Amino acid sequence: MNAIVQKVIAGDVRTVARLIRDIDDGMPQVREILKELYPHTGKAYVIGITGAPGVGKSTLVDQMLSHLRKRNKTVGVLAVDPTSPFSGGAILGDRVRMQRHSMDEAIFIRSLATRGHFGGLTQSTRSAIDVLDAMGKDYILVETVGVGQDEVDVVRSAHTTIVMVIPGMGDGIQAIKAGILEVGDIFLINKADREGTEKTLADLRLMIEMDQKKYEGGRWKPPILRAEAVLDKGVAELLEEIDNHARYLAESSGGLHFRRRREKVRQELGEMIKARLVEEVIDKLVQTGEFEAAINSIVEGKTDPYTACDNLIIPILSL
Ligand SMILES: Nc1nc2c(ncn2[C@@H]2O[C@H](COP(=O)(O)OP(=O)(O)OP(=O)(O)O)[C@@H](O)[C@H]2O)c(=O)[nH]1
Ligand SMILES: [Mg+2]
Repeated sequence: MNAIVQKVIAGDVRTVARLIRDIDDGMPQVREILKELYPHTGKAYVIGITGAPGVGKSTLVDQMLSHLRKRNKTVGVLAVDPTSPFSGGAILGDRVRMQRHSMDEAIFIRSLATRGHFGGLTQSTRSAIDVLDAMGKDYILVETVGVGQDEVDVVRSAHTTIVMVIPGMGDGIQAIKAGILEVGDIFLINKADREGTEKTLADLRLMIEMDQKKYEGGRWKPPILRAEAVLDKGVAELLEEIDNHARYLAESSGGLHFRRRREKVRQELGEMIKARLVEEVIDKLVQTGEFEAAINSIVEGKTDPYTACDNLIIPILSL
């Protein structure tokens, strides 16, 4: 067995930290390590926490850590910050907010900035989740800013996804509606001390009711909870709902747990193939000079991009 793989499985913090950094940097050599780690994954319970900037995700994660530690669980945390690869501001904030847990060996906290590689944010987050899983963490908490499709895809691979909102978002709720509503297993209204909590609750409830058909036949209907993460209010209730959802996944008659896993694997494999193909094909074409030559031909009017594309990829694909 590869030495790095061995150390990850043994829970060596420095090795795991380095591996996650290499994943984030898109180093191609991590692929071989991830291959060997994969059979050691699938044991952790993955919780996605998503919501607009500043809704209190990191504060909540910090409180959840305390609760999970009381249950003697080990936890990995990934803070995914796609927006600011250079500033690192938010990431620093996250670290500070979770600092009281930073000396606890049962807890491992890392940020991912994903400094551009082809598989992108979603793939590197999945790989990092696999690493923490193989490392033996019982729970993995993934914090993402719920804005784009990437974030939605990231939390799709979680077992339970918590969508966090704050009162008075009004239009904000409409804005997140499209992709996020369907991935939310639990909705959490944080900063529930603020004005507008009732209105937000009613808005969310209406949105969920509109989708009534989806919950027929005993399907999970996302509960809406209130919390004040800074004061640890509502966090115990949240963990109870997570337990309920975990039980639902495990017991649901249609083998939902299995279906979800299959869906996850289908998506992962599809994306991985796509990313690899693009990466390898473009690399090859750039190296052989064919890419530049084709650009010249198009610019000089000797061919068109459609024909050039056919000519470039057909020989590769029929290998
Ligand atoms: N009043 C109030 N403030 C809160 C509550 N929860 C968190 N905050 C505050 O909201 C601010 C943002 O909290 P974070 O936990 O950093 O929010 P976040 O969602 O992780 O933010 P990003 O990572 O930047 O997207 C901090 O100043 C928190 O102290 C709450 O329940 N009530
Ligand atoms: Mg945060």
